[in-house]
Amino acid sequence: MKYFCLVIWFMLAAAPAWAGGGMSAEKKEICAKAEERYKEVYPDAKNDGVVVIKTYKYTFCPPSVTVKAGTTVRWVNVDKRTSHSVWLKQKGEPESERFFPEEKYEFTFPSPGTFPYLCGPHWKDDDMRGTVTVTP
Ligand SMILES: [Cu+2]
Repeated sequence: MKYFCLVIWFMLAAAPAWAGGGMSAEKKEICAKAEERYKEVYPDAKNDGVVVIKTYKYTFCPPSVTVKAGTTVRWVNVDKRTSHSVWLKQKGEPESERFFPEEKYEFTFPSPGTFPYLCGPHWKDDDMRGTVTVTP
């Protein structure tokens, strides 16, 4: 019983990290795996000036990026089975097509601003969201 209470206490103590903008330990771990997967799947990936965000286990990795205006962001699916989308809903963009494992979606941000986006199939149940901040 004592142990059970401790577990509950710990969950409550950790809750603000999930609710807040900071990355939870769980998400950090997912993103570390996503990075490994990316290197496995794309061993020859070169730095071509495109900013890469991986989709893995209902998470955008990293969930927020800051880029310069004119930058292309590439979302790469490193999952094994799940497809995702990118929906810049607040920006008024239509939802992207679903991209499956080893597929990608790209979007170029021409002007500064803060652009939150969602994964169409997973934002409601899995809170799969991200933000691109574009600087001049
Ligand atoms: Cu998704």
